Amino acid sequence: MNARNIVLDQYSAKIYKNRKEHIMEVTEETKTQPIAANTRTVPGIITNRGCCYAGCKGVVLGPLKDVLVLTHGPIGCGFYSWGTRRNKAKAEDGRNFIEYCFSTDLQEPDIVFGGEKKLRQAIDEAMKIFNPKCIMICSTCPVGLIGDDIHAVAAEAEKEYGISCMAFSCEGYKGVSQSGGHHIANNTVMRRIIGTGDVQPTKKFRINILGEYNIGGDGWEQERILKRIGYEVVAVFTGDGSYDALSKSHTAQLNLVQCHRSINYIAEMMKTKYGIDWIKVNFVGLEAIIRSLRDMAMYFGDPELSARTEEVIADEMAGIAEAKDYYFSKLKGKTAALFVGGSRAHHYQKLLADFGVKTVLAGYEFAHRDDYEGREVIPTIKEDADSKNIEHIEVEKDPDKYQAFLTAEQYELLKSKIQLEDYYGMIPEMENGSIVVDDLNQFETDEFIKLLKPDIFFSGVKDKYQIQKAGVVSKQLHSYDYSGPYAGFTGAINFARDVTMGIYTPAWGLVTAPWKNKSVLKAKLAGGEQ
Ligand code: CFM
Ligand code: HCA
Repeated sequence: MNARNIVLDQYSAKIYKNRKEHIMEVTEETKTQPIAANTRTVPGIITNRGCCYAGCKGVVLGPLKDVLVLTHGPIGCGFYSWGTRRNKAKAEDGRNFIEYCFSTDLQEPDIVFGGEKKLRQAIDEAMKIFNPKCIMICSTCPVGLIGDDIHAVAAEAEKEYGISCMAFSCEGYKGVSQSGGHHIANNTVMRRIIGTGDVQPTKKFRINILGEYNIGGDGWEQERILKRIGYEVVAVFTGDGSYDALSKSHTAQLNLVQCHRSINYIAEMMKTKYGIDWIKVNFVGLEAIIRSLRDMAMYFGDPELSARTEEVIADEMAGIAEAKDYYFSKLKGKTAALFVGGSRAHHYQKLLADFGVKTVLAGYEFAHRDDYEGREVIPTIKEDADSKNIEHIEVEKDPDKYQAFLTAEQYELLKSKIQLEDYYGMIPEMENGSIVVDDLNQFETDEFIKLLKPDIFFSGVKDKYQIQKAGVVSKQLHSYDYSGPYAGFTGAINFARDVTMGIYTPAWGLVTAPWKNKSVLKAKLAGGEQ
């Protein structure tokens, strides 16, 4: 029996029926079959997922350094999303709000009598102390339940203080994971910020990087490479990002999409409204970076730019050649499991492959089917009540600001050569025999470790210690365990160094998994239905 069936067979009939759609062994046949994704976690199962608020405030809006992001809710949500994601930012004009945790700190009486008064007070206090030009209010679960009208309070604040104030109804329970929160944030950033500023272009080739949050400095490393080649980076969404930069982003000629899951909405809307094409890039993994840089050069079709691209690639590769060979010799033949949010489980497979590491299991917390299978499945994805709960906005062509860089013929020609407005998904690129798991849970983590025995398990803080107790080194692919950057050429070496240190640490061989020396309680999972 294969590992997938061994794990599934331990479930009761009801859970089996649900989970079998989310777990796949990759074969020639299953590669083209659908996987269930973006649906509710079975109640009672210990999932690694986060919430809608985490996706909106924590992921997309939180990194904006000149915006005061105010969490309207009890203090826990604001506190837990304060700095834990390691999205770095440098102060401009002495301003860097991401160092702070702003919250209305709702208490029980506010839940009973309403929290709008406290929200107004918090905004007034924020204006007096920090005088920001933009405040974003993000609501957490109880706010939605008691019905505070955060949008009305935001509109009042705009009038009273002459600032821009936006409200995000991103209560944690909206949607089945962080993903709904990305969408909510994307909608308002598109409606209210993009296209409102203006800029004098300084360089011939102007790009935005979408879905790059500068975790551990990844975005800075990408910008360094792109600037070396001669690109002007107009805006990064949203790592080390700013309201100002985003407002001018419609003046770029091309959008690079690093994390497809969290931001494909903006990429599509900017195409419709401003005519800006997007390409899927990956700055994690050496071959992947080189492919992305060449795709970009091909998009602009400028011989000088292409030559400069090759020069920079050659120089960066020469700089890391010795270290690359060394770490390849240490890591070749090792195996890895990856379970992360909605894009890294794919990106990091490429980087691991650069060092000869084979992926035996990969999965996402909250990806949609297109992230697994490729964008061509989008028309076949069925909307359920949870996804309909998240607003889908339509935008129109802007008569003044619409500017397509390519002609229709050039576009068609390029589409057959590069991932132009396309994303192939993770599964088609995985090896036969590997396992894909959507919304992996605690039980399945233990079971797959026993069966697949990966040398390293990449995941997050919630399951890190569970994995290590099983005697397998766990590396956090969200926060990088306080290391990084891992993107770019030198980032690849940082990564290989950390992975080598982890795998070669003798401690893991000394750990005895609890199930090896203690009797394990036998029980049926969930309900007892057979
Ligand atoms: Fe995109 Fe991200 Fe990810 Fe994500 Fe996240 Fe993240 Fe992630 Mo944690 S935006 S989907 S919601 S690449 S915070 S920077 S690491 S789960 S794989
Ligand atoms: C989030 C943020 C998170 C959590 C990481 C983890 C991050 O989804 O709320 O579970 O270890 O990257 O910080 O994904």
